[in-house]
Amino acid sequence: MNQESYDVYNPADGSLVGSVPAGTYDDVNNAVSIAWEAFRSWSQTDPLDRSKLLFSAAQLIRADQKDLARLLTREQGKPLRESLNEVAGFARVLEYYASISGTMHGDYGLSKNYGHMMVMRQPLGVCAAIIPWNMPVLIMGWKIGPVLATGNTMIVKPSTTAPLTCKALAGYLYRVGVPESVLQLVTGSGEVVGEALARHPDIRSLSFTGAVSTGIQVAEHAAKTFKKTILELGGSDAMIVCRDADLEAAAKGAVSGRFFNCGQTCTAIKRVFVDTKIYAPFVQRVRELAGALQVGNGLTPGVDIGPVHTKRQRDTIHSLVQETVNNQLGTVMSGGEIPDSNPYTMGSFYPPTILTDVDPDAPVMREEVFGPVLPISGFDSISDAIERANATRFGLGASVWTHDMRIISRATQELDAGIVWVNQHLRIPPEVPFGGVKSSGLGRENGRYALFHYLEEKTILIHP
Ligand code: TXE
Repeated sequence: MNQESYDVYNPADGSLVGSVPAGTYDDVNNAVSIAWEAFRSWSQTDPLDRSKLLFSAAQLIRADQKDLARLLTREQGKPLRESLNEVAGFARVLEYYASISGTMHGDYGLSKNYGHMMVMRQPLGVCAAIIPWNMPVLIMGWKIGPVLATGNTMIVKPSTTAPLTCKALAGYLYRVGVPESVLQLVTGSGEVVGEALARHPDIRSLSFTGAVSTGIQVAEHAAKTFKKTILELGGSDAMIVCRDADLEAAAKGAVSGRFFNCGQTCTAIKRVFVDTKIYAPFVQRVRELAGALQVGNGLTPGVDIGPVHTKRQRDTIHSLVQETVNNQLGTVMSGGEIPDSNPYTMGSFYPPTILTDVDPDAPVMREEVFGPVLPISGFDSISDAIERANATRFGLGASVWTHDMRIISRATQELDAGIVWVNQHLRIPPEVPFGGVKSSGLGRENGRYALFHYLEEKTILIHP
C-alpha cells in the first residue's frame, strides 16, 4: 500500500485544504485486478437494484450539499453558489442514470436461414475516467453515472489539484451500498496515475476530459490497448449576436457565459461576434454588467468570480491578453492588468477582462483562453459570422442570438459544433449528448447515448 501523500491548497489564499495519497503504477495495477473481480458480481446485479443505489446516494448528497459545496469552493476556488449547483448537478446526473438504467434492451429478429437472431447488450468490464479540475464534481458524475448504471466497474483518477470533493462523493456511494471495489478512486499525478490508466491493457474504456495535448497522448496509449475512448478536450465557443437579438438577454448571456466559473469552462463563451449595427450598445451593456461582478474568495457572500484555479493558469491567461494587446490585435475595455491589491495579492485572481475590436488572428481568439477574458468583434453578414465562428480548430459549442428562423435554421446546420444553442449558452442538461467535433474531441457523454458507449453488442444466432 502506497503511503506517500501530497497536499491540496486553496487557490484563493494558499491555505491547506487537505491531502491525498500520491498513487503509483502499482496502485493502478492493483485497482484493475480488484475491479475485474468486482465486475463478475456487479455486472450480474439487476438494473433496478443499481438504480436504487444511485437514487439513495443522490438523496444523501443533496442532504449534505452545503458541506460538499464548501469543500469544492475551498479546493477549486469557485463561488459557493456555483459549487452548490455543481453538487446538485452531480446528484441529478445520478438520478437521471438511475431512471434509465434498465432501458437498454437488445434486439431480436427471426430469419428463415439463420433462425433466431438476437443482439444482446453487455457491459464492457473495467472502465477508467480521468477528471479535470475545472468542474471536477459534475464531470465525475457524467463519467460514473452511465458506468454504474450499465453494470461496469470503474477506476477514477480525480484532478490532481481538486480531488477532495470527488473523494467525499465516492464515500456517499459506498455508504448506500455500492462496493468500494466497483468504484475506485486513485489520486495522484496525470503523468503517473493518468498514464498508467491510459496504458493499462486490461481496461476496456477510457473517458478523458482535459487539454488537447494531453488528450492526444492519452488517445495514443488507449489506441495501442484497444480501449473505447471518449475525449472531451475543451473549446473556443463562439457567440453570434444578430441585429434583432434581445440585447439585454444577449449581454447578460455573454457575461454569465464567459465569467461563470471564472471562465474555466469548456463550453464557456470564448469569442463574441456582434452585428456591427448593434455593436456599440451591446459592448456598453456588457461592460456595465461585467463591471458589477465581485471578485474574491468564493466563500465570501456576494462574490461572483473566484480565483483562477492555479497561478500557472493565470500566467497563461495573462500572457495571451498581453500578446494580443502588445501586437495591437485588440483593445482593452476593462481589466487586462492584475491589480496590486486585495484579493489579487492573496491568491491567483484575474480581473474580468473585456477586449474589443479583436482581430481574428489574435492569440485570445486563436487559443482556448481558460479564464475571465471576453474578446468581442463585429460582423457585417451572417455568412461572415458563421465563417469566423468556424475558423478554429475547436468545435465544442456555439450559440446564435436571434429570433429570425432563417438564421436559426442556417446557423444550427452550418456551425461546426457538438452543441448549438439559440438565445442561450452553456446550459447542459444530462438528458442530451455532450461532446465536440474537430480538436474538441471524440465521442459523447450524457443522455442515453453514453449508455451505448458502455455496452457492447453481442450477436446470438440460434438455429431451431
Ligand atoms: O489539463 P490536463 P491542465 C484545457 C484548458 C486549460 C488547459 C491545461 O485550456 O488551460 O487544458 O489544463 C490528467 N496522462 N482544459 O494542464 O493536464 C491531469 O492530472 C494521463 C480544458 O490542467 O490535460 C488531469 O486529471 N492523464 C478541459 C487531467 O489529465 C494526464 C478541462 C486534465 O489535465 C496526463 C481542463 C497524462 N500524461 C483543462 N497529464 C476541458 N475539456 O474542459 C495530465 N493528466
